[in-house]
Amino acid sequence: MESIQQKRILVTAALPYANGHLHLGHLAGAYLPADIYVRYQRLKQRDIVFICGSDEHGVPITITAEKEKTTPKAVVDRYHEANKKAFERFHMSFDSYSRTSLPLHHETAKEFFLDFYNKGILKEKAEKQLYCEKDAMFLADRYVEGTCPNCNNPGARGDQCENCGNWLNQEDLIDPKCKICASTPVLRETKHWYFPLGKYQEQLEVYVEERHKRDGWKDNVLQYCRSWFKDGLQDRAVTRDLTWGVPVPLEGYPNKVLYVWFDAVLGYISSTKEWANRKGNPDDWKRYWQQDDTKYVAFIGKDNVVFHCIVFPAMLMARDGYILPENVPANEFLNFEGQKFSKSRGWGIDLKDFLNEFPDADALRYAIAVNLPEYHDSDFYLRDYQARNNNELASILGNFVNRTLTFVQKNFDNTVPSQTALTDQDNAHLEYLKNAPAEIGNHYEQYRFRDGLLAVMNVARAANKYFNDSAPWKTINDDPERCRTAMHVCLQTVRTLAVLIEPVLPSAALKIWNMLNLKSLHAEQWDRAGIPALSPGHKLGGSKILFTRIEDKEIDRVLEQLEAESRKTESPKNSEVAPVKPQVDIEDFMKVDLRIAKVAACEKVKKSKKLLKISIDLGSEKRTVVAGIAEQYKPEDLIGKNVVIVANLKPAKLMGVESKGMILAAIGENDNPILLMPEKDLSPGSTVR
Ligand code: B3M
Ligand code: ZN
Repeated sequence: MESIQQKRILVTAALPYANGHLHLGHLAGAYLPADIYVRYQRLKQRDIVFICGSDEHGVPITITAEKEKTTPKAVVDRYHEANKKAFERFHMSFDSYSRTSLPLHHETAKEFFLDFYNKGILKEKAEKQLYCEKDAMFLADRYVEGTCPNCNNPGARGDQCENCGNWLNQEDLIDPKCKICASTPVLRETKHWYFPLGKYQEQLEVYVEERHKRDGWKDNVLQYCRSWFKDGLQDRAVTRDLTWGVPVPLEGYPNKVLYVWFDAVLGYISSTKEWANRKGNPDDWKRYWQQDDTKYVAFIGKDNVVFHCIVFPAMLMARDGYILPENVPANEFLNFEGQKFSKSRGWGIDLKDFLNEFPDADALRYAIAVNLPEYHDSDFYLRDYQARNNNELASILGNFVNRTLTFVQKNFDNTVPSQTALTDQDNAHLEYLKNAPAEIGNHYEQYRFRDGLLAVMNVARAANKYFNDSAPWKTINDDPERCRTAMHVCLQTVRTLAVLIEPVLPSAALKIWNMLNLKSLHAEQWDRAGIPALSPGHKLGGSKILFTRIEDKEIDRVLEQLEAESRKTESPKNSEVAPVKPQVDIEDFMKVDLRIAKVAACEKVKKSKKLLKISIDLGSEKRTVVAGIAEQYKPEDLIGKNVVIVANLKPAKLMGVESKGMILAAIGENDNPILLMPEKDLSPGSTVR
């Protein structure tokens, strides 16, 4: 990786919707990695600005308002404040946490739209869209639900089917219904503006490949972009028939707003402007957005890749004069206690609730950071959180700091002892400290936060070993000189650790800093963290416990609450038994040809979360079927298994893959499919009646 000379860094973290509380999954996606990165860069003394804010437009917000019989404004006000506060308690160190409902943001978004409009970039197209006559409105995006034309999922939304992952055109929905009043909408003509994404495809491909080479983009991000390019980029509508959002800044279009994603990504720019205004230097945002020697890093979760790697860069290219992200480190998903976070199923834990139970934000930051879903989905378990806190933070890091400070307090009048002749062991340990910042920094520069944190904890482990090997409790009597020197080195190590843990454990770092009676941790230099800087004779502060142990019963109580909570929200759909359908003749039933098939090969369907492409052996022939079971079954678990299939179902295409037949599954709790498998091995092609 070659790097270009970059003077300053712009970091953005995805703007969370002000439509619900932040949960731990959000933190693992975009926020904690971004904060670690920024805190590290600040200690590197880099010129950096850290931008975020609430995404306050979009249909989910207006739907929440309708459900709660209140206004969208009331919804976003509530969640903006709640999320801002929760982030603060989690010690996120944003320079600006703005909101997209502010006039400054509206102006910014309108300016972009008008610039494109005036340059003739946008195309106006008339099209038929679903319109609810009862509610007198066009049913944009999630305002309409119906049956998916690809996979028959009855809950598909106007823009996407969550079951098969396909992007949909609302007019293709089977039996569409208005989400507000459940009546059947009609088609009515409307006009929208489209951004010609395809025009920028070539430029975007060069951009992605070049930045990947320069800054080492994650494989998941790169592959995702490439597959979009392969399918060819299409025009995308950037306006909607809605009233909540940034109004289209043209005469004669009273009920149109900009599409939420068009304005949301520009929220990064307006939030930077707000920061510059607050500092009294209104033009300062330009240095970060418009100068080539800025490195822009956009932290997101994987579900936002297309908007940050393709749509937003295309908009910035079209605008001209803006820099593009150097890297878009996207994380995968964090599961909670073995299941996906899900608001509708009541599964998961909100950040604010977690911190009410366990107020030490550092312990939570640590448990998430060691488990960040950097390359794969990962899991958060409360018992693991407890173990990390007790066995790592308290027993390793906290223990070393505590034993060092109490020993010095007791034996050296709470003052840094002087050092005399250094042994080989002292020298080896000091050398290790000296190299640690560069090693850890190297991981952080490459967005490998788990590896970086592991290296930090290895310093704490080495510190305990050094303490043990030095046995100061013995040498204090046998060899006081040796004891002084060893404790001198231990105190230097405590200081080194305070700097090294700061990006992940900012409050523990500050506590240590105070115990050492030092000034301004934030003026410290990362690169010098491993070089001894405490002078003999320096008076220390008081020693305090760094991490409190978490008892089993505290965890048990929270687990019980979670269970109870998820039982309460279990959808009635699942607990009620579906009514039996009208009778059919045996002839009708016999028309359905059910067979045993053996799974020969299996892989995930590209760009789909839910679909598996399964090659089956039917005895007389081999075929491919596609099934929406990727979240429940891994390809390797299915190979060699017998399944039941509908062998004479008309073929259908799912995400571009032809499926010849359907695999039978029972629908379990939370709509999870559970495959039906014969209880004994059978030869492929056997009939089922
Ligand atoms: N609000 C989606 C999300 O929270 C969206 C991100 C906007 S980033 C400009 O996942
Ligand atoms: Zn309606």
